[in-house]
Amino acid sequence: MTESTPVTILGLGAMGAGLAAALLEAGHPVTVWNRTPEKADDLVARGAVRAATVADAVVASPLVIACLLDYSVMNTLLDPVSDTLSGRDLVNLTNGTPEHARTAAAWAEGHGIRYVDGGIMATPPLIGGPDAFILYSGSQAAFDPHQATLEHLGATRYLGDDPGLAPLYDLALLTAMYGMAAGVRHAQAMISEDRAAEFSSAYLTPWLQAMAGPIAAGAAADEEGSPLGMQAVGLANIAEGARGQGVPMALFAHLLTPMRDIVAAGHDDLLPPLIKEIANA
Ligand code: FVH
Repeated sequence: MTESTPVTILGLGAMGAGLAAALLEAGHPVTVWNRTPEKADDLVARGAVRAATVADAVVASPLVIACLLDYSVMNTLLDPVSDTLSGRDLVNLTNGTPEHARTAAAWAEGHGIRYVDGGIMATPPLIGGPDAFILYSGSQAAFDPHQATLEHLGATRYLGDDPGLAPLYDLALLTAMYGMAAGVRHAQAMISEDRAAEFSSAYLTPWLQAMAGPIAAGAAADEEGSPLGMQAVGLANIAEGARGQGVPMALFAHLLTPMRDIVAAGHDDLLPPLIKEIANA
């Protein structure tokens, strides 16, 4: 496939519209379909073709990208047009589980459709920029010829022919992100409103950036560099300090894992009763 491969996008939510815009920007002929057709207006003004039906959209391109709310929506839309999709390549960037992806891949194979699953590791404004990357797995025969096209959306990371791998990595990465978000929310709740903006930009962001590598490499769980006994005292202070700031206990959830590690390692004597109570809850 060449740089100007025609592409169809099914789904023009925040993400689908961003994908379509990036491909238009890169010079691809883009056909779009969305349940709410008006969402295509801006893209049509920029050169996209609005398809009246899913079948019309599918027939327009050898590469069809689905970016819908969930797999149930995708199945409902695509099953009736399986004959039209046959012989084309389907890249599904809808969020789901490994099982969803494997079921969709089996359905596609049964209809002569080459299937690649994907997990978008970016928010819509990041699409097409240097910080976006997208995980892919499934048919390599479909992925390889479209890789250059898909690179316009974000850096491509092909994980292998098991279609469940991309959603598995996607969900694992999202788990880390939501864990981080919980910690950030807790941290921000400890700081008074008049200091919040400066705290976030001047301290929180650089701190998270500096710690991301060591945490991912397992340094926080490293007994030598960060002994659990030391962490037990630190966590107790974090919890007591937060309580002193009136931070709600519900925000402690992200601290449960390290607290339980400490209890399991026999350092619970270093945890005050309040923290032990939380850790054992
Ligand atoms: N937005 C993000 O930050 C994340 C980044 C990582 C990847 N996700 C996943 O991308 C999929 C789409 O997300 P989205 O942000 O575009 O979501 P929405 O803006 O809510 O758009 C949903 C689209 O799905 C269409 N849709 C929903 N229900 C139906 C239905 N019953 N029949 C046909 N289409 C349906 C909806 O159509 P409409 O409401 O505009 O008519 C949108 O096109 C998602 O898997 C994320 O997890 C995004």
